Amino acid sequence: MFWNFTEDQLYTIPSVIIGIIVLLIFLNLIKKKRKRLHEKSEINQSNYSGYDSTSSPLIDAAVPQSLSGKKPSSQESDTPWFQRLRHGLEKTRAQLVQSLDDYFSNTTHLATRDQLLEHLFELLILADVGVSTSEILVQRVKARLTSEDYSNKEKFKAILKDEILLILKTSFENKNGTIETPKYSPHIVLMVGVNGAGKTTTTGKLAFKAYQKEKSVIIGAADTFRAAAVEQLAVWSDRSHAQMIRLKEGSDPASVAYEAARRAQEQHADICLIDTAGRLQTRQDLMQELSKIARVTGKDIEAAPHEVLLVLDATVGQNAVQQAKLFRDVVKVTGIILTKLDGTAKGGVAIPIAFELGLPIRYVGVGESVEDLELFSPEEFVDALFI
Ligand SMILES: Nc1nc2c(ncn2[C@@H]2O[C@H](COP(=O)(O)OP(=O)(O)OP(=O)(O)O)[C@@H](O)[C@H]2O)c(=O)[nH]1
Ligand SMILES: [Mg+2]
Repeated sequence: MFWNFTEDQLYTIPSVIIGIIVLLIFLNLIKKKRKRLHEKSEINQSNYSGYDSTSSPLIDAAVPQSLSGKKPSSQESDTPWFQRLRHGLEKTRAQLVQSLDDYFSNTTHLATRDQLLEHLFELLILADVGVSTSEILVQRVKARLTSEDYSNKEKFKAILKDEILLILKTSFENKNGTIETPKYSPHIVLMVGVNGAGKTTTTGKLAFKAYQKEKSVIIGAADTFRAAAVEQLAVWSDRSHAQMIRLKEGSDPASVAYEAARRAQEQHADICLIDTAGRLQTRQDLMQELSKIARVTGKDIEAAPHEVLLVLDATVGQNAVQQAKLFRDVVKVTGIILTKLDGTAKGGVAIPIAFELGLPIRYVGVGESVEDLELFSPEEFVDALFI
């Protein structure tokens, strides 16, 4: 009993109580610290996978790292280009990913797997992915879902993202190099496409990029129909310290292309970019003219043109796929430049371009300034679409 304690014991009791209190405070501090560390690792995990912290740990188990591709490090996702791409893809993201999110939040407990897949198909069609590519995507997503998974939004999105990435990566080969890494010298690049797709602007942007990489550039102004096109190119040529080869208005565009390629060889230029006039893919005469332009550049230069870049305007959606098919019949298209991804909900067209045409997208454009064009990266594209 308390009153039976000796004087020594009476002094010990408060010390023990104080000791216990200190120990409890200490344990509590450790607990808080562990909690903070745990939260931090969850945040890192969600940054890494591109989902919010409520994402299921199942997703990472379900999606093998090798399939989900390179995740953007916080450094990469902070680059001005990534932000620009992400901003440019805003409408496409709203069309596809946010609509999917909304569907989950509205009908979580109601949707059956078939309804969900049906809805996904509709969203893909609306994002201009096209019927055949959308069907394949839906089938592939379905094959990877277990019956419980259809209510797991994050897992569903992770699988969809992964399948889109796989498609975009399939055609991603680069045999001839780009203007940043040319395999030939001079590296002859022909720019083709329908009217207004962005050929001249993109030619200018590429010339400027080449200049930034300390490459010497010759530009062939082979759009001899429109004086304005030549003037537009002249501005970019000045800016890029490039030499522009032009002949008088109405000249044979093949002559300009030949002359530009010849000069590039003679002057040991690194790159020769040839801008051509816009043409409707259904105009046989103009398409034959294009074939001739391509042919003459290879007259004296082995394997030229080394790149035929088809510039496609993303805002025309599925029509871009049809254009590509007809251009491919006439010239050996080696890659696609997808422009105007900004301001369109039809950015999903990148997927059938890779899937149906098997053509690599080399660059994407998200605006009118030089910083708005960049080499295409499938990983970056899906990250910008889904984050
Ligand atoms: N928003 C946006 N506009 C672009 C992009 N690329 C080009 N443009 C704009 O599209 C318009 C047409 O571009 P041009 O480069 O003249 O197109 P083109 O294919 O050369 O046209 P033609 O020579 O008439 O066949 C211009 O106003 C460009 O500034 C892009 O990525 N985003
Ligand atoms: Mg033009």
